[in-house]
Amino acid sequence: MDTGAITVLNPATEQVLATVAAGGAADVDAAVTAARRAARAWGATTREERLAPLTRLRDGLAAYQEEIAATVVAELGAPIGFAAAVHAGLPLAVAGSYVTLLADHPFEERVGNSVVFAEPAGVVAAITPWNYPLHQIVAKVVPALAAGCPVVLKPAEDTPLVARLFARLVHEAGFPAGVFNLVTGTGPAAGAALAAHPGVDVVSFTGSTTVGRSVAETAGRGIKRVTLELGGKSANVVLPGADLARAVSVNVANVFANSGQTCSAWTRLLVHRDQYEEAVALAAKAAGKYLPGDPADPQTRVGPLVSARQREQVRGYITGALAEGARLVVGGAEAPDGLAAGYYVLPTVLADVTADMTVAREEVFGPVLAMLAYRDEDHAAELANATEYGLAGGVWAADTATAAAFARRLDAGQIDLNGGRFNPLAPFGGYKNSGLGRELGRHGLEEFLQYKSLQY
Ligand code: TXE
Repeated sequence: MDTGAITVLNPATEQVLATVAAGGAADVDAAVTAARRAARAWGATTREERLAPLTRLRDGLAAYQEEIAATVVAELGAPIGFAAAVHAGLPLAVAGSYVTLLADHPFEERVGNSVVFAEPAGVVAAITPWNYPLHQIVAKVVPALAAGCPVVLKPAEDTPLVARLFARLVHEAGFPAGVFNLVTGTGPAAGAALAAHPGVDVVSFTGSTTVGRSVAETAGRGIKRVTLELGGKSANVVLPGADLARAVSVNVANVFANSGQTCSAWTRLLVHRDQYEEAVALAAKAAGKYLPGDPADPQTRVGPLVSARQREQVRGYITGALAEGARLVVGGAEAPDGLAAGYYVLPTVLADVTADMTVAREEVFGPVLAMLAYRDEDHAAELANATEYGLAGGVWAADTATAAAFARRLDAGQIDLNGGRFNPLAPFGGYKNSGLGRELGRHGLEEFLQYKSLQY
């Protein structure tokens, strides 16, 4: 039934890793039909009946940490240390958070003279990207299953192997047949067919803004609920009085992590003009420690990009920024020395970036930091908000109260204060063109629930 095969490459070696089925409309239809058949029985389960396989899935993720990390190193090119801590560790934390949340969530509430029931929203289509391939799957599939929704997952064509590993863990956890279905395939064939399928009630999409817009249009025609997690162009604002050295080094680490392929990365560093040159020197020093290399080597901090296409895109942004007048601090568009193969880009810092430059407005999705200078706090807020995106950000100040007050002025979904710490229970999602709806925690669970009220 499938329409051929997808070749999966190792982005560090450009060698073929595997081939997987390229599912088409018929495969999507079979998967949605299986999910619909399972919907009523799965939707009628008690929380205890869902908690048992969900807990086993969490335990499976714990047991397979090493295999998950190795798979993501191979198909994404993430450095092994980061793959173990984040690509394997974060999905485990998120799955664990839903085991706890499901045990406590009020699926039935008294509101005045009504009783309000939270019921599953129906069959869920999960369409996921390659940059955090397992995290993005878990952030959709686990709350959907917890809510009582069956799922059809269409993972990114660049990283289908960790999706297949996840499917095995779901199977081993003992969910009933039809509750979870995987269709590997391309976006235009399998993804588009899934988003348009009349048997789907909720479409949860993470990816580019362009595809997200078309998925939302299709969902709108079918009156399907849609959640979108799209691009970002997040600003990290360092206010006078903050620990500048720490703010800059944390920003450099943040933007180079995962080779810059992070939607919430702080790709713009905003520093007061009186401290700007000091910040540029600090960034140059910090960035010099990041050299691209073999992701399987535990010393490596920056791996390749996922594909030749992404590498060309990122190099194009660097060349374009220099042509528009940005100053090259470290890195550049040329190929790194000493790496015979692989989709590598030099970790790059650009100074003298202004708000009108393309590199300050568009998502680069590579290890590229753009540094901007601001005059005063109003100007900093104006610059931070001067993009179509609004996903994340950072604020650094002499104290967290000052940072929090400034953060309230930013049009963004999650903002770290003086470095902050990622919280898997807090809602994750964007303002403006960064998306619709939220993932993670209670808010992420509610995306897969609908409400019925009985009046007394
Ligand atoms: O994303 P796509 P791509 C941004 C980032 C990156 C750019 C392109 O800037 O450089 O997008 O990446 C499926 N109907 N982000 O091309 O195409 C596709 O198969 C239905 C930000 O990889 O949006 C995959 O499963 N589905 C981002 C998923 O959509 C379709 C993460 C995402 O692919 C489809 C990734 C269609 N017509 C990229 N076409 C983030 N928010 O983190 C494709 N797909």
